[in-house]
Amino acid sequence: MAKKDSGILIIVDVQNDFCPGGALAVPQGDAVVPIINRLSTRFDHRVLTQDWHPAGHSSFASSHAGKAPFETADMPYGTQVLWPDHCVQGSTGAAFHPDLAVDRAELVIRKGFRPAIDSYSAFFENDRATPTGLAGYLQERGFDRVVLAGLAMDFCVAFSALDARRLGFATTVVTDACRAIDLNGSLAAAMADMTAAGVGFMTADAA
Ligand code: VGL
Ligand code: ZN
Repeated sequence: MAKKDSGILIIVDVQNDFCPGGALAVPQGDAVVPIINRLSTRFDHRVLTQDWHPAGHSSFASSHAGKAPFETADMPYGTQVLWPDHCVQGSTGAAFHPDLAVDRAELVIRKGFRPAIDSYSAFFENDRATPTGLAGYLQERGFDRVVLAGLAMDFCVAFSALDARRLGFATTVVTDACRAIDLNGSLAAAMADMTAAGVGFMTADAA
C-alpha cells in the first residue's frame, strides 16, 4: 500500500441520487465507491459532503414554471442550471451510497440547504461568497492541503477545488475517483479552470 497522505480527503456527494438509479444519476457514479474506500485508508483524516436540499429548492426545475431539467435560470447570484429534484433532506436519495465507508469521517458538511441558493462547492454557496464553514474548520485544525474525490467532477468537485485554491489550500483532485455529469462541455471547462487555478491531479493508486 502507498504511504499515508498528509492531507485531508474531502469525499464529495457520494449519494444515492448521484448514482445509477438516482434522481440525478451521474454515469458510473457508483464506480467511485470502491476506489474512494481504498483511497480513504491512505488518509488519517477525511470529511464528507452531502448535497442536502429542502423540498421545492430553487435549483429544482420543478420550482420554475415552464422550465425543464438541465435548462438554466437567472438567479440573483448568476446563471443556475436547473436540476431534477434530488437529494431532498432525509430522503433515500440524499443518503450516502450504502457501500461508502463513512464511519471514519470526522465531519459531514451539508450544503444547498438554503431554499433560494444552490451550493456546489464544499466551501461557498453559488454566490461564491456565503461560506459553509469548511474553510474555517480546516484552517483551525491546521490543514493546508486538501485532496478531493467524488461526484460530480464538473460541478461539486470542481467548484470545491477552485474554491480551495482561492482560499490558499494546496489542492489535488483524484481523477479516477470522480465521475462527471458532462453537460454542454462542462467537464472540459472544469478541467481547464482547475488546471489554470493550479489544482493538481493524480490517480488513486499514485503514491
Ligand atoms: C451536484 C448538481 C446539483 C453535484 C449537486 O454534487 O455535483 N450537481 N447538485
Ligand atoms: Zn444539488
